[in-house]
Amino acid sequence: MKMTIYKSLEQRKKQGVKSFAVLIDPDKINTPLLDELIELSLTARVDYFLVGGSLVISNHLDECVQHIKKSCTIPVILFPGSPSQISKYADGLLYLSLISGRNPELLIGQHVVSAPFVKQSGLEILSTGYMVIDGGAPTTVSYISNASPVPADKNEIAMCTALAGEMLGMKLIYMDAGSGAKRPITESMIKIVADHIEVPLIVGGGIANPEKAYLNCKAGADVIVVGNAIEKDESLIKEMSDAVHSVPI
Ligand code: 1GP
Repeated sequence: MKMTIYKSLEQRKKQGVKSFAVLIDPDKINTPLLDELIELSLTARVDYFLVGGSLVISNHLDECVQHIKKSCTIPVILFPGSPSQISKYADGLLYLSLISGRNPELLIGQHVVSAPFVKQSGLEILSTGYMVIDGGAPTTVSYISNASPVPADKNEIAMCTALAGEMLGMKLIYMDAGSGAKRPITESMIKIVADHIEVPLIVGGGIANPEKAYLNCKAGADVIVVGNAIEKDESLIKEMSDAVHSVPI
């Protein structure tokens, strides 16, 4: 039987194996570019594709996911900016609750409205405590979510938020400085969060070089997500993936 995404994440965490995920925004990609990205990702042994964005304006989502699925076996996980960003062709869905914010719509409201539709999709649901951390610039996610991020130097707030999310039953914690963040999340914040939770920890936002990806993993991140830096320089896929996979077990 095929191992579920969550089982594999749990197993990798237990073994200390780190994962590298490439974020694809369906609005920013066309078929030739996607083909190139898939090719590079296969060579680089990328572990997951995350597909989504805070705003998906076009309706390319299904097309984009189907194209990836027919080209390779790298699992596709949806990272939706809104409940409309669901594609049944993906493997899993980060079912995000914005636990760092105090906007009831993004904590539970939108989930209630879309629950039957999400259930029907047949996707593997990965309940995720989503934490936006201040990355030094107002990002789309902080504007759209109408919720203030955790201040970048308030490590204890981040730790308590993640801990509460885990105790509420969330299966993953995702700390995000926002796409294109000027300042990525500090290693000290990642470390204190990682030290206090048992579920896999995803970290993303503004990770611009392989060194930072490596240091984040050393600090305790289990999955590193990179979008922007790769859009600018695709050769970083291999360097980043190698850095993440070189963290000693
Ligand atoms: C954003 O964590 C992701 O939600 C990735 O951010 O695009 O800055 O790599 P970047």
